[in-house]
Amino acid sequence: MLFTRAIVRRPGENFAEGLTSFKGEPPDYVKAIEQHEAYCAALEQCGLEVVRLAADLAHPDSTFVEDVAVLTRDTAILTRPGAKSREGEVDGIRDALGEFFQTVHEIEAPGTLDGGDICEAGKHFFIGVSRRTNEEGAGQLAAFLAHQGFTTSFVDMRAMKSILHLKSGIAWVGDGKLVVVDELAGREEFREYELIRVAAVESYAANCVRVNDFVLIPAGFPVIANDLIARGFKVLALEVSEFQKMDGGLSCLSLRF
Ligand code: CIR
Repeated sequence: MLFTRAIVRRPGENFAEGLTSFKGEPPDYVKAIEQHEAYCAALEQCGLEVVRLAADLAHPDSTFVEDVAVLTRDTAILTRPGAKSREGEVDGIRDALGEFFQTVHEIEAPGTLDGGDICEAGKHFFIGVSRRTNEEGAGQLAAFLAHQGFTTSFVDMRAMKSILHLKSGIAWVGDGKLVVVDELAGREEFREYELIRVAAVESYAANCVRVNDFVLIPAGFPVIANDLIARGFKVLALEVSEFQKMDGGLSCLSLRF
């Protein structure tokens, strides 16, 4: 769909206190802010008005706004994040979404769901059942989406240790095409799509995002970048190293609608 706006949240100074599986040096805050600014500028280049929310120091992971809501053309569905420390982030986004969406639904306990597990592919949504999104949460979302005329399918990824969210390993780039990591490429759920495979050494770049005429991809992954360019996509490569250190990527830094 054509996007006109994005909501982002500035990383807080305690951003490095968020959840992560990364064992190396913690992220550099100044660099993270620079990268976040460049990300916002790229969204503007794609034609979006960027709504910037202030940092939320009570929730170090709150810059990953994509996890707290699932948006369709006229409805916002607030999630119930699977990590305890992130539950309160939902209250912080409710008012911002209320300004743009008349209909706001909510995932209820015992359901849990992270927006990073939801991959919109036109009229269809893939819903990852993961360490963060349980079957109950997935079912609630599927019911909301069915009501709006969307189809859904569940992708059980609980056995996969290599990625946190479904969209860490897959991205829909339009026209029936999915960018996908090797580990997911053989899955029955994606059979009808044209798969653009990302080699294991570049797997982080599977978290790319189509925004209007462009595909945003993380910088430093030339094989997939060139593959996308060869297929006719306009690619914008962005440095997101500091967010990668917190298990986050390009898609999770904004809610696009
Ligand atoms: C977390 O573990 O929840 C955050 N540190 C990273 C969330 C990244 N979100 C995403 O991939 N959708």
